[in-house]
Amino acid sequence: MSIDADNCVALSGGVGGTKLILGLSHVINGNNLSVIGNTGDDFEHLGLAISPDLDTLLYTLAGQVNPETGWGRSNETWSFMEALDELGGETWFRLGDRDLAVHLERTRRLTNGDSLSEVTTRLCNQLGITMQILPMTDETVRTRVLTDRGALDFQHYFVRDRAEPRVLGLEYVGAESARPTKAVLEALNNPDLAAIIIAPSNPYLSIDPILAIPGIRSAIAAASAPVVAVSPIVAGAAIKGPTAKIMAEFGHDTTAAGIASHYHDLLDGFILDEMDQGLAAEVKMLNLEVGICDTVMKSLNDKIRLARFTLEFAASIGKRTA
Ligand code: FO1
Repeated sequence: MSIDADNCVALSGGVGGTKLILGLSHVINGNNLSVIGNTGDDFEHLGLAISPDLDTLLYTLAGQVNPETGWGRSNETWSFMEALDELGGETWFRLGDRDLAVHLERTRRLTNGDSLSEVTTRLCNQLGITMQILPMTDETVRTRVLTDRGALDFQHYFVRDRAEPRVLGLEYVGAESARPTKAVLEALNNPDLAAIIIAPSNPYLSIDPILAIPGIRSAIAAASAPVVAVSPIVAGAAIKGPTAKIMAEFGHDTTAAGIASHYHDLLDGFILDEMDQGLAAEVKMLNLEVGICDTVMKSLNDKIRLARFTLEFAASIGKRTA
């Protein structure tokens, strides 16, 4: 059953957060769901414009994501990578043959003067996606990871160096002067918005680059809808990726309560996994409503169940009074 009336905006990064977005896409009518995607992970590689988080959303919502990795395309072949390897080219970032078509088409359109939003909308239409995937900005923002091995571009840190370097700090280069797109602001300013959902993505690497764009954080704070985040940390460990490792490197508590505290000034409610019920009192101390549910999403049913719970929780708590 889809919920017709609900307009919902979600903020998401890559693989982890996109699981909830897929669930939401099954319970909210297509064009009532807008997803603001992180573009801090974007980079130029082999002469191509790569937008990994937008593509993870794109492939997932089109039913074409590689089920083994959660990124890249299903039924992929790797002839290009093999041929590049023979030439001694750079193969640390794996671009499948079918995936390559998207990067080539994106690069061609950007070079012709289209904005990243226009290119993304076009790709959505071509792949039959009815919800809106909205890049956070059409301007260049790049996450830079300050580590014990020096400052690294995001994909060098994350993929090439397997997130092994110790993170000392993060920079979202270009964010300060970047503007949110018109579509992002319209989605957040919609008076009929039922909920703003922060997906269980890495807060530092996926959500903070979005919030670093002047105008987005303030539009979320001013929105009429309740803002709810789902914890990406369960029982002290990240479901996916280096969230807990980075929290520890920053000297924060590697718990779901640590995530709630990270976002608390923006949130009305926070969803904890049932394994973390014991943290509810700590989260409530932040003046947040707490929802408790099984947040681990393995099957499609798990994703739909968590999406429903999140929307019902948001509807039940409403907007917090300051
Ligand atoms: N992640 C990897 O761990 N290794 C890769 O070789 C890799 C290639 C890749 C190609 C296209 C794409 O859209 C995503 C890709 N990813 C790869 C995922 C990506 O680096 C990260 O998951 C995100 O940037 C973090 O959200």
